[in-house]
Amino acid sequence: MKPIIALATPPLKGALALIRLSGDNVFEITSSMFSKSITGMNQRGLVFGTLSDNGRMIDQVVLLVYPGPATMTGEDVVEISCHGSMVIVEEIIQAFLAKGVVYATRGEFSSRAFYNGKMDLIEAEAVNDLINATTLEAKNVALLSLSGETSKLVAPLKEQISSLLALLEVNIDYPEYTDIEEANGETIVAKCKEIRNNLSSLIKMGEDGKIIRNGIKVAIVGRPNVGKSSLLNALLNEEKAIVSDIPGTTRDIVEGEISVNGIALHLLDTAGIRESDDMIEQLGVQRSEKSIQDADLVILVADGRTGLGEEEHALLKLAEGKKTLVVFNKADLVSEKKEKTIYVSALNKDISALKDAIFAALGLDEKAFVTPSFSNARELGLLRQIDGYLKQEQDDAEMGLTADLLSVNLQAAYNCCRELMGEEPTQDLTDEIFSRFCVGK
Ligand SMILES: Nc1nc2c(ncn2[C@@H]2O[C@H](COP(=O)(O)OP(=O)(O)OP(=O)(O)O)[C@@H](O)[C@H]2O)c(=O)[nH]1
Ligand SMILES: [Mg+2]
Repeated sequence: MKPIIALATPPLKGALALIRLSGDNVFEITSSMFSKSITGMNQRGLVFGTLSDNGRMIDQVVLLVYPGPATMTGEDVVEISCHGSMVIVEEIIQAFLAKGVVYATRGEFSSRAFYNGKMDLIEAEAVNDLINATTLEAKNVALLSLSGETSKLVAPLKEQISSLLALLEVNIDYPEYTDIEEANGETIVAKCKEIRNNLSSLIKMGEDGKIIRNGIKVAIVGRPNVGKSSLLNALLNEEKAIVSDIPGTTRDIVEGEISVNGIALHLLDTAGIRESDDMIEQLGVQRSEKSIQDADLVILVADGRTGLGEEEHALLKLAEGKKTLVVFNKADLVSEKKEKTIYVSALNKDISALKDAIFAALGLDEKAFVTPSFSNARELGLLRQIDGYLKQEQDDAEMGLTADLLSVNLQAAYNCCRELMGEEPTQDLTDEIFSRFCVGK
């Protein structure tokens, strides 16, 4: 494919920068600008020399030469390690563009790797996850996908679906055979249930994996003056939000990031919710209410001395359907504490009970930290689609639909499995199905 170029390191000043090239003729093109020839190199190697543009020296560089197809993209690849000035980077890139190389689009190196069969779609997506990981745990989960561990989960699922499909097909095509299992409604329902059981654990693992990878949004809400901003500051261990004893101090959303047991929490401190004539405060209250809708977890802060009042109940109603934690703050001023209740003192930074409760509220399976999973929206969406087809299959089988009609849902479910890996969804299934049965000669 046409040669592409891109800066692989951040576009900032540094000791070194790395520029990556991939595609047809990259060895020849690079040689035409380099003090040595790398044309025809058939082993990986490292070459030091000078890069010039029309006889004008650009920089002393190290070339990392990777002959295809045993490379990330499957094509010839050159990496130029130059001095980390953006002036040099720009000069090098412009010189290559003048020689017919084009600027790579986002993710183009990974997409070439995918199209050249170097990785499946799940692995390609994992490259992105790996780069975006902000916690060690997120990185580890992405690495499992990159090494193909997640992709391996597809084969057993595909196998289960295609063997059920095969059962239907033989019953359609060879009804006279008496030695094959009969595809009656009961058998199909039972098999669908079995597959859906496995699917539901894959989906749960995927959802947990998604939390580990992306973290969650946490909205801190409550009446004015209960100590929301103090709580944010205590969680962040930083005086980020303004705290005062005047109700209505916070008007806008104040944000911060922390990690609790390896889960990234994106915290939103909000304006205290109350009726107000002040226009700005009203807008703040609207934002608070919206933050509840956007949050994955809502922390409702109340004053430990007064307990829950009308306002708190109204907020709980607003947060209905969300994971919610009710936290009583100002525990240092509370003499009698109720059981099974989360008390904290934001002022004294005594908040460990809340951190434990947040982690528990996520309901993560410990295995999710070390197990490969389908954890991005595309993958989870496809798993849910497969489950939908199997549910339909179950219903259709219960209604007594005939085998030829029943095979439609399974075909669709099977195609989703192929889509998961980025395989052609339309490929003929027959070979795969009939290779399992010795029917006829
Ligand atoms: N004794 C005690 N005082 C606290 C505690 N947490 C906060 N406060 C005090 O309560 C007052 C209000 O705190 P903030 O954190 O500004 O409260 P808020 O909920 O953000 O208030 P608004 O932004 O107005 O909605 C301040 O005077 C804090 O010092 C606590 O745990 N114990
Ligand atoms: Mg505040």
